[in-house]
Amino acid sequence: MADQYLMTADQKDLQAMVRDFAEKEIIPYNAEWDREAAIPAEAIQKGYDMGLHVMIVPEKYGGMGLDETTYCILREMLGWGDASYALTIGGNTLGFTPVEIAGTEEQKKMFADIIVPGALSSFCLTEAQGGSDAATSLTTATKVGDEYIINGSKTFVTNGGLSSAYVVFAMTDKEKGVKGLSAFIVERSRPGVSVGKKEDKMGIRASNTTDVIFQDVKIPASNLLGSEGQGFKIAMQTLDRARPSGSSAGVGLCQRAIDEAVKYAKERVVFGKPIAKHQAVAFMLADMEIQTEAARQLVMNSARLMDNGIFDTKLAAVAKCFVGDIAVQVTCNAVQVLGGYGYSKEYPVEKLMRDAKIYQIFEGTNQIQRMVISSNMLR
Ligand code: COS
Repeated sequence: MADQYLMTADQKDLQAMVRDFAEKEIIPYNAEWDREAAIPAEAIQKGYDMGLHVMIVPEKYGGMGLDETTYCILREMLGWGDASYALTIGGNTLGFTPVEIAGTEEQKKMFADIIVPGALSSFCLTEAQGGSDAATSLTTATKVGDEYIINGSKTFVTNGGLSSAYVVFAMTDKEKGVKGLSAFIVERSRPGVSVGKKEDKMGIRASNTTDVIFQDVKIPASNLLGSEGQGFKIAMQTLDRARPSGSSAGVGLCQRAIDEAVKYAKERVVFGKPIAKHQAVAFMLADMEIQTEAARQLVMNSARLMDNGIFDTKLAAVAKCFVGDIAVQVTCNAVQVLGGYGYSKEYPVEKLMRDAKIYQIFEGTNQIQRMVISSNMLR
C-alpha cells in the first residue's frame, strides 16, 4: 500500500478508514456490480456520506480539501476496492478541476453547491469523430445576448447518466480551430440536456459511460469558464492535474491483483508444495511487485510536485502511461498465477484484467501520453 513509511498519522487513519469501507461496502459486490453494469445508488450514497466525492474540493466550498498526495493515497485504496467505484466517486475530479483552474469565486461556489451535498459532475470533451484529436469539436456555443446556446453531442462521458452538472467544451469560433474552443458549466436540469446511449463495456462495467446530448441548451453567459478560446488549455491543464489521482486508482487495481495472486499462490499446492514456493510463480509475483511499486512512486512523485505548486505535464504523462502499461501486465500475470481458475468468473482476477485495459485508453490514450512526453523532450 501507498508509501507506508512516509505517511502522516492523519493519512494512515484516512487510508485505514477507506480500506475498511472498501472491504465492507465495495469488494463483496464486485462481481454483482460488474454483472449488472451499474453501482446501486445506495452504494454511491455511502461514498457521499464519507465525502469521497469531494476530496479535492477546498474546505471553504464544503469539500474535504485534501492535498493531492493524500487524495492519491485514498484513490489508490478505492481502486483496490473496485476501479469502477473509484472512477464513479472520483468523477468530480475531472468535473471540478476545470472550474478550479479557470472559474471565478462565484462559479466555484455555484459548482460546489451542486456537488458537495451529494452529486456527481462530468467532463464533456470527447466526441464521436475526435477522441484523441480533442480540438475538433463539432459542439458549438453561440452567443445570443446574455446567453450561449449549446448544440452538439458528447460521447464516452464518465458518469454521463448520473451527473448533475457538466463541464462542456464547445466551439465559439470554428475558424480559430484549437483557439476557438471554450469551456462552459451546464447544469443537467437545463432544458435540452439529455442522456444518450450507455456503453456496454469490456471492463469497468459498473462505471456509467454515456453520450450526453445538448439541443438548443440555453445557459447564462456567466457560465463561461475563463474567456472564449481558452477551452483547449483548460482541458489540457485539467487532464494534466487529474492524471496522478486517476493513475493512483490503477496502482490500487494492481495491488489488488497482487494480493489475490499471493493469497492463491500460498494456498494452492502442486508437486508437494504451495505454488508460491515454485520459483516460476514466485518470480512472477516479484515482477508484479516491482512494476506496481515503481508505478506507485511515479504517481506519488507527481502528486508531491503538485502539492508544491509544480504541475509537470511530462511527469504526469509518464506516470499515467506507466501505470496503464503495467496494469495490463500485472493483472494478466495474476490471471496466469491462478491458471484455469484465474480465467473463471468464480475468482476476481479476470475482472481485474478487463478493468486494467482502460488505463491505457481513457483520459488520453497511452499513444497520446507518448506524444506529450516526446514533445516535451524535444522542445
Ligand atoms: N497545458 C497547457 N496548455 C497546453 C497543454 C497543457 N498540457 N497542452 C497543449 N497546450 C496548449 C499549447 O501551449 C498551445 O497553446 P499556445 O499556442 O498558446 O502555446 C495549444 O494548447 C495547442 O497545443 P498543441 O499544438 O500542442 O496541441 P495539439 O493539437 O498538438 O494536441 C494533444 C495536443 C495531442 C496532446 C492533445 O490534443 C491531447 O491531449 N489529446 C488527447 C485528449 C484526451 O486526453 N482525450 C481524452 C480525454 S476525455 S477524459
